[in-house]
Amino acid sequence: MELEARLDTLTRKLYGRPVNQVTDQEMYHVLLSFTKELSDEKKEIDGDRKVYYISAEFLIGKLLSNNLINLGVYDELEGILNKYGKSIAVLEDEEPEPSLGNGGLGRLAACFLDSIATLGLPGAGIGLNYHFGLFKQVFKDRLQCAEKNDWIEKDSWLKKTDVSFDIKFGEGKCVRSVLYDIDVIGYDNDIIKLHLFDLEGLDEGLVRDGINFDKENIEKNITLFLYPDDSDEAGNLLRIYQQYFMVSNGAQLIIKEMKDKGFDLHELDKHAVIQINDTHPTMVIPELIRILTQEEEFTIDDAIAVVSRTCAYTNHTILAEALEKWPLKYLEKVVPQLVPIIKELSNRIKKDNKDPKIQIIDDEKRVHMAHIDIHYGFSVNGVAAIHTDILKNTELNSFYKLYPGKFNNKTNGVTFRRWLLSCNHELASLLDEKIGKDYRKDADKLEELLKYKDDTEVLDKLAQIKKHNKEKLVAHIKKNEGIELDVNSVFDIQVKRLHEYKRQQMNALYIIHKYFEIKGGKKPERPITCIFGAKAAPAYVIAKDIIHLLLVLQQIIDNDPEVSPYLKVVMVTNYNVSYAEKLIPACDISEQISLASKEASGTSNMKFMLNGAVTLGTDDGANVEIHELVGDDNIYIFGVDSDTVIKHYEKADYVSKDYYEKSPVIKEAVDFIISDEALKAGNKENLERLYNELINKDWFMTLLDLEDYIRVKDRMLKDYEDQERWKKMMLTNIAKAGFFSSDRTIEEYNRDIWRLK
Ligand code: 26Q
Repeated sequence: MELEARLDTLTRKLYGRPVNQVTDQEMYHVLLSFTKELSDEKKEIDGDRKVYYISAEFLIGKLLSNNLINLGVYDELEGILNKYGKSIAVLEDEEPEPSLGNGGLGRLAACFLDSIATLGLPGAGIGLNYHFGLFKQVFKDRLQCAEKNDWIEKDSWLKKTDVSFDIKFGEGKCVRSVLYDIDVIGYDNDIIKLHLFDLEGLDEGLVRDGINFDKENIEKNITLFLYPDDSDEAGNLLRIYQQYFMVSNGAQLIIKEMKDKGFDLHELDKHAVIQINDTHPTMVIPELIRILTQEEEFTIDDAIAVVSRTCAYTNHTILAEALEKWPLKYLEKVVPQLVPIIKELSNRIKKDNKDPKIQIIDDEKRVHMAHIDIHYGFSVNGVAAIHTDILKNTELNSFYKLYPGKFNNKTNGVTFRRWLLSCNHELASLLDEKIGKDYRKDADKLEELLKYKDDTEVLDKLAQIKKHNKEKLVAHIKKNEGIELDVNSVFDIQVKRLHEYKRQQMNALYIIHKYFEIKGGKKPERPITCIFGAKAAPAYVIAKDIIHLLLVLQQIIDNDPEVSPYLKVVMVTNYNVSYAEKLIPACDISEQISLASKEASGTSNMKFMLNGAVTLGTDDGANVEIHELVGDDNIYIFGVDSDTVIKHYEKADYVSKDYYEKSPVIKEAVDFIISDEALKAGNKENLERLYNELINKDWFMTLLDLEDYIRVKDRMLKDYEDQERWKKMMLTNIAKAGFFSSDRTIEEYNRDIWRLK
């Protein structure tokens, strides 16, 4: 049946009315059912060897548009709906956004599933079905508050399966799981499954005000919330319960699939490869060893050997505080059955090598999760070239010397289906028209755009598309935040989790500096709009203070008629995947300003570039590779390099106060944080704490790079006025973005690690 007739039949079946007589909400549900029907007609990608991507986070975002694009029916359906005065983009507003991830790591996992399916590789995601996901952010009195994100509706993309396992914990606790699947549809290909395990008997009623809930009631709370990217003491145990719930379910599922397919578990590594996304799923290693020895009659040597040939580990951070080290006591309480295995794994290493840096259990009886992965996995990868080099030469150097062959780099990528085709239809159509559609599956083909680098028609069209996207964003921000923006201003955007190392506070100090310049009569040639989006982990005090400062600046500048025509600050509420899809295509200046060496890769930098923004950044993470690809003339790099930063840490010789005292520009900006004006708009406690942090500690060296940041950003703003040159930079950035397709990344994982086919 043709599409229109099918849609009509389904609408009448569900609502007893034709398409032109249903509400947007009803129509959304029709499309949801319709899309699920179409995906049911696809087969699951199958093969003799399969990758299991196990991750505590899958930040999938809304799925309607993406699925329709990948099914190849978006344009036709849009045409049909338009006839009835409807459009997919508007209907998608009805879709609740799942928030099953914190940020980069979770979004990467979602991009990877899209690419695995698109490349036709046998694979699956394994994770958890958090009912309230990551918190929803609201601002009250210029402070972040957290509310639950109640995203699961009666009808959703989740499909309940009849798979269910018993999961045993210490102290006689035992729970049962229920498995829900989400189909991940490949672009012009079949599907793979995202398996999300849920707790049978979960009690949503445990949640009180905001995101508070009874943390002790394990039998009823495991899949309530996703943990924010740091945690308080009380949450640590629950985090371990969650992790074990995920990996034990995952391990049981994998073993069941192997048996169902008739494979010999002694050849597990021939048929399965388990990619461990950071250390959150690390317990899958001892759990598999436990199952094989206790339930499948393996010797411990055989079990360790086969599991070690099956598991591969990806590292996403070098921040010491983010590397998981669980006190053995916690594990004894939550997963006593794993403790003898972890001790055995630890002893085997210690027997041959006494180097304290590589031990699994350290002298303080803490279990270093990453060390389990490195010793007992066959591959260790970083997520950008510079990050992998730092792992090899510094952070994990002792391991690199032991196992040089295990280490490899896999520079991150993003799926172009969501981050170009879906979020920037106009740009995608221009590309289709100028270079053909091949780039959709073969991203390197984007380079063909370079032949238009002197073509004024194409360059003007790029500028026009950017302007349209800015107009759409302006309308969205007006509706959501009640704030009016000027489309003719330059849009400078920093969106990412709030963390001191990402240095949103440096961007804030730049804004203060501009504010003073404007007050002093030095006006920018064109108004500047500084847009931020960021959630802070609720327990991360300074991060919340930085949000407060940004909201205070937003208000002060808004209320100052001398400054507001030239400068605008907006902190958008509840930055998430959907917001990113609107912000990124509208951006002129992409802020990627982490302290060199600290951002493992970054992935928004790639999305911005692909959508024609120019990067203002440090030589950090994947910025380094963007820099190499586009050359000095198409990127703005500032700040000290990673070697210098690493030396500062080694020598402990960075003193922020010295920078504050010797530079009047820095002093003026920092002092403003506790000026009468700021204190009138904000809270003394938050602002003073932030001020003191900056002058007395500044662990991420904001003041070290501030002056260079100001200099380079001002040069960039000046260059923006040379629009002919700017448009060429836009074009070059788009043309060179092909390398950052997650299809390329997944092809590399497959070539070097998974070897699926
Ligand atoms: C750890 C312990 C307890 C509770 C939470 C956590 C936790 C949760 C999430 C630790 C880390 C995360 C997330 C890390 C993350 O998103 N890392 C980012 O990964 C991206 C994909 O590789 C990179 O591009 C970013 O550079 C990196 O910061």
